Amino acid sequence: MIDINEIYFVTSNDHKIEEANRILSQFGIKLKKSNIKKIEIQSNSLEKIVKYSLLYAIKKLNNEIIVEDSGLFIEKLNGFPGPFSSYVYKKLGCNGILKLMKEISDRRALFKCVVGYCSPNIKPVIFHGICYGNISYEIRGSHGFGFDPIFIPDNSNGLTFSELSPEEKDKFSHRGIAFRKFGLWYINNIAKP
Ligand code: ITT
Repeated sequence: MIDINEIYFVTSNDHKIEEANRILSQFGIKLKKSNIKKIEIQSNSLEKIVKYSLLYAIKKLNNEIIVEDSGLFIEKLNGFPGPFSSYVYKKLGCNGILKLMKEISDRRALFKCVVGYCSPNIKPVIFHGICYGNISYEIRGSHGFGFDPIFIPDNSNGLTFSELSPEEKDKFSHRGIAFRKFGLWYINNIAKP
């Protein structure tokens, strides 16, 4: 029987948990939602946000924990919405971004994901994932969450994340890249034999 390693994930976003668990199942890791509040500082650096959240959470939860921060960075908007992606999604949504981009033909953008892990014995360890692509001209597809309907990852034959199946998204996505790095590190360094 394979041992399942369970780790707390400090997040309010159930989509992140679903995606991370799909990606980590191949490593025998399961993330369970922690109900402690995630504290986020204001910073341009996702890494700084994750480190601070981890250090705050580990004081409250004397256990292994994961924190993840992610965002959409649009080149011609100087990286906007970046670290403010969650807020901007709630206020403007995908349509708001498409409006901001109306006159802009250079649609290059990227999604970034920073995953942080720590435990009472292990200082924060950080893993990165970046997915390059373009902002679409219209909302397309029904899968996923957040800005998925307007992000076309490179090598997807022009389909948005929302038009790909969840498993196809995982292959390209910033979260797929970062959590696979974490999973590999975890089974080599921490996992129960
Ligand atoms: P927690 O902070 O509680 O984990 P959150 O949703 O507020 O949840 P972030 O602060 O990391 O998370 O904000 C990231 C936002 O970026 C998220 O709310 C989405 O709007 C967007 N986003 C991140 N990854 C995405 C993805 O794979 N597909 C679509 N949008 C994504």
